[in-house]
Amino acid sequence: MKKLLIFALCLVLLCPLAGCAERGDETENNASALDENGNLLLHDFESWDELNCLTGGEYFGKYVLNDDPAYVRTGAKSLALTPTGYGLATSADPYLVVQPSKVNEAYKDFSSVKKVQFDIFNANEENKEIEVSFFYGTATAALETPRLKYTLAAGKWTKIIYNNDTENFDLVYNLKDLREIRIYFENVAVMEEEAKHYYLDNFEIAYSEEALPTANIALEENEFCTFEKEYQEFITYTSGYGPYTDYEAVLSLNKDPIYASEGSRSLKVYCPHGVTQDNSWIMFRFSDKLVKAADFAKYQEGYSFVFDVYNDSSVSMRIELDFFAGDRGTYAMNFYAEPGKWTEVRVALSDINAKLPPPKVEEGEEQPPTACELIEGIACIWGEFPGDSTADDRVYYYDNFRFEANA
Ligand SMILES: [Ca+2]
Ligand SMILES: [Ca+2]
Repeated sequence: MKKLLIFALCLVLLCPLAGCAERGDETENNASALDENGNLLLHDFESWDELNCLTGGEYFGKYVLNDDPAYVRTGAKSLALTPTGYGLATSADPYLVVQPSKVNEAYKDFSSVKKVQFDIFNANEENKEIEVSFFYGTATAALETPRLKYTLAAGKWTKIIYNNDTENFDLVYNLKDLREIRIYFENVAVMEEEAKHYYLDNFEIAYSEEALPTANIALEENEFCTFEKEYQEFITYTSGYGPYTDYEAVLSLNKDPIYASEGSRSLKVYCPHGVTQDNSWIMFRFSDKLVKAADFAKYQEGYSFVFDVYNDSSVSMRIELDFFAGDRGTYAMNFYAEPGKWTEVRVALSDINAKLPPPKVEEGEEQPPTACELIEGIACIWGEFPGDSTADDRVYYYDNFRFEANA
């Protein structure tokens, strides 16, 4: 397996390289090959060309090559970082973006990647925190994996390791479509353009010899999602229609039993306020792999799809429950949850089949599938709502998505 992988990567490296790595000669060979541990040295930060593969976000600040050996981990140079952000105490944390696909298109396939690791030197006088995440393509938009926090001791090198949690990431993200690796730095309130705050070196992608685990969905009888199982933390994702990205829902696993209708965990859906009513539409969806595994075909006769929702805000808004049934169309049902209490939402699966009937066929022809047999996605969606401050934001908890036999 490892030999195959190395062979595949070598083939790729023989081909003309894309983007910023297209520099033809010198440093190429030793800069990109798997070592005996299966690690690919993506960036050693030895040449200026490598810097073309990097970008920044939230006005990152500056990054330049350093050749002071005191701040080099491997080779002769490293990357010196001055993440200033916008220079305001309140501005967002600046981040550095590393894009393996800019070095080589083949490197966007993370399905056999175990982890990403790099060395970083904290040149500040105090300990600092950074956060790391991936951006993967999904069925809808590119989405971020959980941001992990790392503490960097002052005046020291720290090895940062971000594990590629393939088993859980595979529920929602496309493992073959890694878009970015982000490193977030603390926002600096005062601009000091010339100060070098951090040094980055030895940026590696570690490949696995064996096939890595993929989504492993285990459902009890009548269960769709209770949020009690570990993998269910990764089972939902956000999406929307129109210019929604600034008001995107923030999903998290709630572990406070007060906000769980079953067990001790539920899904917390934080809905930030927007500007104009219904100017965009915001939704959360379930993993399409879960929808498939739940097997609606099995339940469609005499069962309902049921869940509980708690509205922890002061107003009630219209929320639409959507079942996406492929070419057959979408079955949509509105629900409202009164503030400060649990509301049960219930859909008879026979209603979905009745509302989205199969096309007529001639006698003797094969009967087309029912709408339930075509369900490939489930979402809760609401319209953008205006507000002035975070006090206008809304919070909902969802729990115990299940199938129930009709009475
Ligand atoms: Ca180096
Ligand atoms: Ca629960």
